[in-house]
Amino acid sequence: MLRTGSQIVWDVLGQEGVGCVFGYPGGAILPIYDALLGSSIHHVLVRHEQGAAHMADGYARASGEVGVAMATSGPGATNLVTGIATAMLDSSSVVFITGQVSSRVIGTDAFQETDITGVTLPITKHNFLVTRTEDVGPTLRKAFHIARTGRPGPVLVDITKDAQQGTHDYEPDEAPVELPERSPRDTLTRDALDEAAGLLSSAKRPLILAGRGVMLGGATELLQDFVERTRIPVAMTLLGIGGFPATHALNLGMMGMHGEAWVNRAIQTADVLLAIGMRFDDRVTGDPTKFAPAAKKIHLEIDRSEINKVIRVDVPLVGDLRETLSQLAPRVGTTDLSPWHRFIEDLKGDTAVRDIQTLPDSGHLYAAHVISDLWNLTEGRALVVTDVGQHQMWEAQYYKHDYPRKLITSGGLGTMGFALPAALGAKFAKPEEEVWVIVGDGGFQMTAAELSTCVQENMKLNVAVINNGYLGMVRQWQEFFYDKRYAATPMSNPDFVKLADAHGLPGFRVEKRSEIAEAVSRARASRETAVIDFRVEKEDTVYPMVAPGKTIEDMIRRPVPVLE
Ligand SMILES: Cc1ncc(C[n+]2csc(CCOP(=O)(O)OP(=O)(O)O)c2C)c(N)n1
Repeated sequence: MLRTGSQIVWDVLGQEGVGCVFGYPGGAILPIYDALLGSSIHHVLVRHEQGAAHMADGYARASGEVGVAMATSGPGATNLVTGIATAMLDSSSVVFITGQVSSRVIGTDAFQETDITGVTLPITKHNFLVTRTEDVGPTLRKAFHIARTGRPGPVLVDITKDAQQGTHDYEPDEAPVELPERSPRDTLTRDALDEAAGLLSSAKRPLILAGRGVMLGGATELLQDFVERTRIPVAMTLLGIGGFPATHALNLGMMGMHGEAWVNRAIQTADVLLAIGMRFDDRVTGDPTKFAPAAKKIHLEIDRSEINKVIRVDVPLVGDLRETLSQLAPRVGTTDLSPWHRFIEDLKGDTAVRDIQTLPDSGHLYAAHVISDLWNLTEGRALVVTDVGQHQMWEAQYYKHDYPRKLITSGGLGTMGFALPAALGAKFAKPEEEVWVIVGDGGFQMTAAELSTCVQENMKLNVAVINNGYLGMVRQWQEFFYDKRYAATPMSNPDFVKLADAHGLPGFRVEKRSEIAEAVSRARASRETAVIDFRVEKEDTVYPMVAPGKTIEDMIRRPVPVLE
């Protein structure tokens, strides 16, 4: 069948099961947009290409499918860059399609020409420049294959305008994509499995470190079975949250820079660590030379290049997590770990009295209260998408996620402006879910224009702006490490209720804890996206905190309140 390159793009998207595409048109991608009219795929017109990238990413994270974003050449493509890097660092499967100037003018600084494959080389799992119509179909199919197999990641396909306009005798190819084997030699040998199992079976103080790979690898149930049988406690990375039920007795909670003190102390005391689908990010390890010195380390990972990248491990087990865990689990014997459990319980010490929840009510509204109440009011079932900053850490600490894929957050890149568009993408993937955006006043303003996309698409989100009038997390660093010199962190904001109103959306303001429940219930009852402006305490701090590069011993904790 004679098809243009542009028609082939939509054919392949349909064949790959894509239901919606997030994008923004322009000259170099006009043929693809023109062919959209002949396709049944839904296109969401965003307000900024960064929004398209985060929406596709949110869609991918919520659904486990591949998200798709498209943009024109030059500024359209470069506006995707932050979203591509965000997807790369968090292993999110997104295919980006960009229009490129015609192949005959490539390299001449033609109007809106940018070498986007060059620009995105280090922040994509793979990228392609397509200059011939006959390559459009096979290349796009490869892109989907690469994005979703192995360790997921973003793939960019840049298609010249002439390749879009040209015609080709195209028949959809149903055969599975064949690519040269990319993963090197497997380490999943019987010896390695036995060695790991031996370490775990004889450990007195074993601990599991669970990351997002547990969810990406579809290993959540396997992990739960394994933990319930062996009674080994689990600590979570930020992106691992939801991979193991938060309210489970053996879930210790989040580790790392803002993890609870006892979790980090338990890691430092452990004799065997079983790291599953996590990559020893520096926010997790602090000073890597001092990380868990007493522990033998076992690392279950799909990506070989993560092995020994930050922390030297004793037993690497590289491969598909389901496969690895199901082979390892039956080899591990159970021992009585109750002394270890009691030890961890003792580590909690005075933590409870330091918790903001137990402090006397000062009449001020605290973000931790807002998030904890939201958890109660939504019965822990909402799909929450956070932005980046203090509110992100409070969310991780106070919203207890018992289910996988219910917390979406930019962990690796820490991208402000992520939450609102990513939530919109997640809502497209899971229309039946109650979606909450938890966002700071700074990050909200980076992509608030996407409220208008919510209206155009008639999509219902609930937006909780944690408004402290500061770029809070940076202010916190200035408080601790720069002697309270608040350079460029106080922020004057527009009236967020009026901003909602300008979009024809309901907006509410909350200044006291007693007002939270009503505003939340009114937002939930509204059929449209609703915005709540939570005016929280301005100079509140996320505790505990391990300063960058420091060790757990140097952890900063909330001062114990002095009671008269
Ligand atoms: C795009 C981007 N620019 C800058 C930063 C650095 N940064 C990290 S947290 C933060 C402050 C966030 O402030 P706000 O959105 O108000 O949230 P809060 O910390 O107050 O909850 C900044 C500026 C970032 N992470 N992303």
